[in-house]
Amino acid sequence: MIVYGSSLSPFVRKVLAFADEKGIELEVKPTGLGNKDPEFLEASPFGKMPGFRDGDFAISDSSAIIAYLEAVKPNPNLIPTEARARARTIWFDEFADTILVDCGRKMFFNRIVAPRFLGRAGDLEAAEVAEKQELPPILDYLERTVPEPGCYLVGETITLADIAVASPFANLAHVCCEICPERHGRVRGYVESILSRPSFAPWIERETAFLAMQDA
Ligand SMILES: N[C@@H](CCC(=O)N[C@@H](CS)C(=O)NCC(=O)O)C(=O)O
Repeated sequence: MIVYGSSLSPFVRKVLAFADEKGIELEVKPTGLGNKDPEFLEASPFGKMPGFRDGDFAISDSSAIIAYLEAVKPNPNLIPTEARARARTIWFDEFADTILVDCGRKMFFNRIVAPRFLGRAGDLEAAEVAEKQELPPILDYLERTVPEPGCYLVGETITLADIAVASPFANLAHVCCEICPERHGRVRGYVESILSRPSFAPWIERETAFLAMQDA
């Protein structure tokens, strides 16, 4: 199975961590923004990463890819089947992909992607507004919601909910957006506990090294 994209994308990282937690091996075909490779565009018609291929089946969108992986390998179960647990898991995936990523993207895109990968200045004011005004209420919600480190958002074991919510925090770390230990200490501990898992940590280490190499 092939994933097209870069783990610097929170959506790609979510798919990679999900597959790892499931014990599914994925080949990553590095694919940057604006890539016109027909093989990638067949999987992702609008050129968004991640794209995905399993033999003659190709699809895009992290949640669609994850639904496929869950269906082809149901164990370990990472999308609960009980009605309420399932609905809550999908809520957290959706919350992460929209509310959390929309805010984090303003920081990551304007501070890293635009200047480093697109060769143009980012909108640093928009990044600042996102960090100082838009992010705190989102973190307030999570502070009321996330469990103690070592516990999980839905049920007794890790699910898609934890993977989806934690993934964009790696992007916040890449732009040195600190989670305040006084106001959001619970979020900080929870996110650290998920991102330090073997399904996430090696990807984040590689991303950090890659970004540091570019700085040099
Ligand atoms: N809903 C999609 C979002 C994918 C997405 O927006 N990916 C970004 C990178 S983080 C992208 O490829 N952007 C390029 C573009 O919009 O042209 C998913 O969950 O996979």
